[in-house]
Amino acid sequence: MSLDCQQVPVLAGSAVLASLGVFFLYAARPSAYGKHLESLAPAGPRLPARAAWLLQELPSFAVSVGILAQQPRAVLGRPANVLLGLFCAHYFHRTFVYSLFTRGRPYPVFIVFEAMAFCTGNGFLQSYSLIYCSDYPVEWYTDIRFSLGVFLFILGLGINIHSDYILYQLRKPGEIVYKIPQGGLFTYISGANFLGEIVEWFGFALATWSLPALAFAFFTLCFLGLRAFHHHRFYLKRFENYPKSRKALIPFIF
Ligand code: NDX
Repeated sequence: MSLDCQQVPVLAGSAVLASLGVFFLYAARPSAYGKHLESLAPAGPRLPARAAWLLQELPSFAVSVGILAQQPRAVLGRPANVLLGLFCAHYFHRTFVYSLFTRGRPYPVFIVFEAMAFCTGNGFLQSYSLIYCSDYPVEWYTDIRFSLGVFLFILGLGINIHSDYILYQLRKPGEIVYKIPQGGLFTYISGANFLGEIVEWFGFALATWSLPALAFAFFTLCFLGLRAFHHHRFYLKRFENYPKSRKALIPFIF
C-alpha cells in the first residue's frame, strides 16, 4: 500500500458505485436512451449518437491516460500500470472507435451530462486506486488471478465488440429501425454485447484484485443486466417471430 493512498475516498467511491447498481435494480427501469427513449423520456434536447458517445465516454479515457502518462518511464512495466493500460484500451475503443461507428438514434443531452460525471468519477477512482493504492509484487504476472482475469477481460471485450458490430450492421446509414439481431451470442441471448461487457469487467476485477474494480463490475452487472432484461421484453413485444428459445442475458438460463 502506498503512503499517498487515501483509503477513505476509495472506499466511499466504491460504495457509491455499488449502491448506484443496487439503485438501478431497485428502480427496475432502464436508462432512458436507445430503445427505451420514447417510453421514458419523450421530450427534451438531443445530440447525434456519435457525438453523445464520444463526449460521455471521453472523461474515462482522458483521466486514466492522464494518470498513466504521469508515471515515470522506468516503472511503466509494473503490474498496476499494465492493468491501467487495459482500462485505457477499453475506453480508447469505446470513445474513439465505437462512437465513430454507432448508428444509434439521437441521444438525450441530460444523459450525456450524467454519463460524463459518472465516467469522470469512475475513471479517476479506478486509476487512482490502481496507481496510488495497490502494491503488486512482480510475481503478480504469474498469479492465476492475473492470468485468468486478463483472459476473461479479453474474451469479454471480444464478445462485446463482435456483438456491437452485429447490431451496427442491422441498420443502413440514417436508419433508426429495430430488427432481430442474428449470429454470434445473439443466437442464445438478447443482450450479447452486455454479457461481453460484464465478463470483461469481472475479468478486470479478478486481474486487479481491487475493490473499486469489483464495485464497477457489480455496477455493470446491475445496469446492463437490467437493460438486457428490458431489451428482451421489448423484442418479445415487438416481434411475433422472435426466437422463443432465446434468453435475456445468460444462455439457456435467464
Ligand atoms: N455508458 C455505461 N443516473 C452509459 C451511459 C448512460 O458506457 O447514474 C454506463 C456506459 C449512463 C451510464 C453509462 C452510467 C449511469 C448513468 C447513465 C445515465 C444515467 C445514469 C450516468 C455511463 C445515472 C443517476 C446519477 C441520475 C442515477 O437507436 P439505438 O441507440 O437503440 O441503437 C442501438 C443499436 N441497436 C439496434 N439497432 C438495430 N436493431 C436492433 N435490434 C438494435 N438493438 C440495438 O445498437 C445502439 O446504436 C447500439 C447498441 O445499443 P444497446 O442498447 O444494445 O447498447 P447501449 O446501452 O447503447 O450500450 C452501447 C455499448 C455496449 O457495448 C454496452 O456494453 C456499453 O456501451 N455500455 C453501456 C452502458 C454502460 C456500460 C457499458 C457499463 O456499465 N460498463
